[in-house]
Amino acid sequence: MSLSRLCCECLLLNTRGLCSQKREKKKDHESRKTFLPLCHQHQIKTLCSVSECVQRQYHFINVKKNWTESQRYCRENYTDLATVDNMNDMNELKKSVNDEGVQRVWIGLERTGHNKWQWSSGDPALYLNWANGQPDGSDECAFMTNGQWHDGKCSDSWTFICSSSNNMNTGLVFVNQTKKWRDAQSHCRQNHIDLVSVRNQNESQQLQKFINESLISGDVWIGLFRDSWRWSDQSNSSFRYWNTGEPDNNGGNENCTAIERNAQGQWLDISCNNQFPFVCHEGEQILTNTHNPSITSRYLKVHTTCLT
Ligand SMILES: [Ca+2]
Ligand SMILES: [Ca+2]
Repeated sequence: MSLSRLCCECLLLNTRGLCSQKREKKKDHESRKTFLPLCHQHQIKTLCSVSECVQRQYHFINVKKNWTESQRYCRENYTDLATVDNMNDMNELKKSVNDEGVQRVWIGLERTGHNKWQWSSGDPALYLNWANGQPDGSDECAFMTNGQWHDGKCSDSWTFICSSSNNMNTGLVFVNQTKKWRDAQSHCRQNHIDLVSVRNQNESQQLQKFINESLISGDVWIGLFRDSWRWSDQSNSSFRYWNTGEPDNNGGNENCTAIERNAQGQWLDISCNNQFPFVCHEGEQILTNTHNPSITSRYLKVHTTCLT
């Protein structure tokens, strides 16, 4: 089964056939068409995971520019500086960098002034259910105790709850292994959908009911985290692939992100004034999957873009 076919089937599952839009983009002097895949109304046999459906194409531009000039070049010639949504994207991006002499390459992640809470799934955190006095520090990940949320150190290890298509009843799975927040996120994405999102009071109550019925005690990670990074194309991708010790904002002026060949493509924050080659992307990411409405809403945002 081809990748785009797989995407189509997943999309159909979520959007009931709303996905036959296409989108046209001009590229230089030629006119290029970027299509969302056309969907067919056949039976959905496969549930696929978020990481399986990537429609982005990466283009390595082996010319050194500062971050802002790189961004302008990508916006004029492709869609934007590269966004990375998962490890598949990251591998594709690394493959596109076909000059082994190149050590550092810009991608589209930039620092913003504010550090705001968001869901791993990409949803904005509109509903919050903090326990009294929380959040109470500079911690950047959230766990749940007795139905309410606390900010805590992302490097702490807790058990966690994933959104999942394996449980048709609740859409939730409890993972009874303790992991750091980012590792828990990776586990959920590889085996299920993502760390659980709680977008309203109803979902909060459902989650608490699930916890009670599953006899889960103690603290569990949920998908809430904060950081101060944003993608150039406004994508809400929560994927991060920082090298150990990064981002460290060394000198207070490291507001842009590059990948580092010597660190297997892991990322560092670094001053935007550096001149590096860069990677642009083209096309939309086709969002996929299952019973997690948050994924659908992400897709629909893309869809809205297509219609305008
Ligand atoms: Ca706290
Ligand atoms: Ca740094």
